[in-house]
Amino acid sequence: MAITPDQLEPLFRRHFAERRFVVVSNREPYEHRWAEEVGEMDVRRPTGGLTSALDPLLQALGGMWVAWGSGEADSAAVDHAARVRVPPENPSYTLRRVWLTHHDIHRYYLGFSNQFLWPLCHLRPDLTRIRARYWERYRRVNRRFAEAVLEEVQEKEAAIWFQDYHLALAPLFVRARRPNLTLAHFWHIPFPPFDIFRLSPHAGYLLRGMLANDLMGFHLPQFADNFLRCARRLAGAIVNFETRTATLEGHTCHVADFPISIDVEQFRGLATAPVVHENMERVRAKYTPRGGLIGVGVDRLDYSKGLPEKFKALEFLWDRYPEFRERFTFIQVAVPTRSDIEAYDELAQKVDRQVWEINERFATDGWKPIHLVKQSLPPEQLAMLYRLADVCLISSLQDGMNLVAKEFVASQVDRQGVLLLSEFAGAAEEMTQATIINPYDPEACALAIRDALSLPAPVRAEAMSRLQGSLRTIYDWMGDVFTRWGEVTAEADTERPAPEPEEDELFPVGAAPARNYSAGDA
Ligand code: ADQ
Repeated sequence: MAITPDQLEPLFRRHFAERRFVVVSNREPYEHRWAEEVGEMDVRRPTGGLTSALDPLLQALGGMWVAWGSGEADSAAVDHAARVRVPPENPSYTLRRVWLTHHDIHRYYLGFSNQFLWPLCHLRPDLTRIRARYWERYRRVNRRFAEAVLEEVQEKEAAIWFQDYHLALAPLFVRARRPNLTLAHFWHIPFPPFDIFRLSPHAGYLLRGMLANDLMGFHLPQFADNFLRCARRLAGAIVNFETRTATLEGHTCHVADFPISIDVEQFRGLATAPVVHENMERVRAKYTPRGGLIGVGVDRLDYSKGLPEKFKALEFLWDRYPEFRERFTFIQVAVPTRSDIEAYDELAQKVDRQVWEINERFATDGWKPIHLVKQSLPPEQLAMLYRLADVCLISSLQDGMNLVAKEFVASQVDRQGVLLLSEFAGAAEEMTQATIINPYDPEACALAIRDALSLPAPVRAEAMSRLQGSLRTIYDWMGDVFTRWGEVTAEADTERPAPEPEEDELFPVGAAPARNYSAGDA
């Protein structure tokens, strides 16, 4: 049964009673900036789907959010304890900011998180960079996040929800001081197989950090299984693959899969707003002056998204099937990200070059095959593009879920577009009515695009209706997480031991947890 946003507060209360709800993430929900007028501040609003979904719940519960204070005016907006009440117009929960120095950002965020964990989890060990200073800073910053949580929670009861790969160690720091708190963690990216994760010299420590949670959530069952195998073989946990639990030093971590989604109503609403028709006409006139079909891609400029592979497929399309020249135009929205990292900078250059070459090769007077829009667009414009598109092309080489696939489907109110979805995006597991593609095979992808563009309208409508019928929302996802977390917490409350290891014993220098390569897979 579908869950509505206003059902989440009672659901949370049912499972966690008076426990305080604390969300911990790298990114913050509100960022303060200096305004034009001297001394005045602006607040940047939440944009990500998860942030916008959690914000009203925290408002209703009067919870707490602990995150990096990344805004230029953030430090001027907080009290002596780095706290600010948000949202500004109706202060109802506390945002506790954690300060990161230049070195922290470089080593914890751009270093360990994004040049080690991100490529490793996306099966790109060739792009990992292992540096002692990255790891040292990752530990230190994780500890700082944990200390902020502990300062806020004090002796009270709380349910603490960590987000993502930036914070793998923080749960252990928290657990060490407050063994009876209930902790959950959601890992938004893939969790790699044992043969990849074992490449990490810090695997045992990372797993120990994650195993300190009561509940570890992943998008897909195979990520959860990979994690359990690694916990067994690289951290020495006792693993039960049937109950999906891993026990280490007397603490049991439950592991589960929760495929994330989006605010479906929000995208549907944006796609049907009165201005949309006018805007669609304007985009059509600008990009396809002679009329014709439109393809859309929306990605962060990240090597996991397979942009070069996508453009190769498009090149094959216009090369092999010349009837699509001038008739089919592709708009790729690609927002630059992490550009301080070499691999991202190289990718950006490669993509620019490739688009330039394709356009040189096929453009005609008044028509350009690919339009590369390298900026972040507001959700209204994304929804308009999704509605307008005849095809949406998602070519991820590895992707935890991929929310763009779901945003496209939610916005397709006319049901005439076709979703071409990489089999390596987590979303492909659920969205079986999409046209599934293998981005490593550009000729087959070109053929799939051609076929999609040639499908009769009723066939397209039928596939899109089915996709829409099976689309769950981010509120369903949160409901599933809270329900499972509540069960796990109730179980743990009855049997929680309270061993309190000395803090300095948590990460002894030089002594890694024993690896158990002979334990086998199952
Ligand atoms: P991402 O890797 O960022 O997320 P994705 O799930 O596609 O990937 O989410 C991207 C979000 O950014 C979407 O909401 C999209 O609309 C937005 N976006 C992308 N380009 C944009 C642009 N140019 N302008 C404005 N918005 C843009 C990580 C994991 C995913 C997982 C999510 C959620 O890598 O696999 O689905 O977290 O768990």
